Amino acid sequence: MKMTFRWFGENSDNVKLSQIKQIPGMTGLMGFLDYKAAGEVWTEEEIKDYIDKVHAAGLECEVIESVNVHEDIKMGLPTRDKYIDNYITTIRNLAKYGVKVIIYNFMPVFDWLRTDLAHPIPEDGSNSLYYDEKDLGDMGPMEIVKKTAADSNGFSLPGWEPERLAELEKTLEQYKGMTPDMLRENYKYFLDRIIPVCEEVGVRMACHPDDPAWPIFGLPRIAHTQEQFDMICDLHDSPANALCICTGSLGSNTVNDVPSVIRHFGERGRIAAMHVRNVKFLDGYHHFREASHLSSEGDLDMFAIMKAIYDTCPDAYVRPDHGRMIWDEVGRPGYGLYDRALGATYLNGLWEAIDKMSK
Ligand SMILES: [Mn+2]
Repeated sequence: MKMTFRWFGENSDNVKLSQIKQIPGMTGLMGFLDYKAAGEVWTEEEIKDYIDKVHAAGLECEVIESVNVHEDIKMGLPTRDKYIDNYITTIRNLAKYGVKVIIYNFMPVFDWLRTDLAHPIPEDGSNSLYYDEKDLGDMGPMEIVKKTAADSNGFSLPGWEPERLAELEKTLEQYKGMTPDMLRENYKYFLDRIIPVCEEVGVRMACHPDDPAWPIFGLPRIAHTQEQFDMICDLHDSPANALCICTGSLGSNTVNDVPSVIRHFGERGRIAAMHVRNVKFLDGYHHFREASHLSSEGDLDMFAIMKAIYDTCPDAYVRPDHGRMIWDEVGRPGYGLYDRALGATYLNGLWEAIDKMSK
């Protein structure tokens, strides 16, 4: 297990590499070039510049997140081949600089969704990301986009880049009538082209689950249950067609037994990376907030999760996922330094205990 941290680059993150380096046991990053639009090639120069800085800080950069898949690929439009060619160039460029895992998703339009990015937690005065289906009921897609942008403390949020959402209404219209099977067919076309390249250059693609783990706005979503992930693995059978199990995303839906899902795919060699965080279910339907990582502060069993990783995919890259905003920090919602650092330390502690108890 390598403990890693998400970092958005020196111009887009309030957290500094030198601070990440000081978190005990931190080996490297899950990196991200947040200024790249979906479909654009990540050039060698841009990648080198980012990764050189990471290395200079004494950290590794073997995982990259959010190489976003262009909507034309998901929609299966004739223009998709050009964007797949670009994606392949990006894979090759990242491999040249030592990247081994690329985390991405195949969700139409919305990467993730919350109804409040800074919901107060009355018990301790902190705040966290929050979702209440009731609140969403009154909001259309355009409203939620505007609200999310307004609540993001001036940062552009991953998956909510303005250029991706500029043509929102047109894009939503184009998805009308697309069934999950049609989306999977387009997904297979994409995988059939990129996975052989990944095998050649030693990169594993890691698909991130839908967040939250159910369909929204009538869009097809095909990555939020064990069954659906089995179908994704079968679309192109290769260890390079792998998963990033995000415990908070999958765990937002009580139908998912997260430790058992990890064991299922870990045993099959299909987990390349893990996002580990906790959720707290609140009263009512599809109503939750993000919690600190500690098991007792949420509804997921972090010990069982780390034990499942230890037993079935001990080489996976792990990172603490979203944290609460604590200690008066101002930063990207979900991506402050303090609570994620506490999360990493806690997860490393669980790992040490599991390791020593196992010997
Ligand atoms: Mn995640």
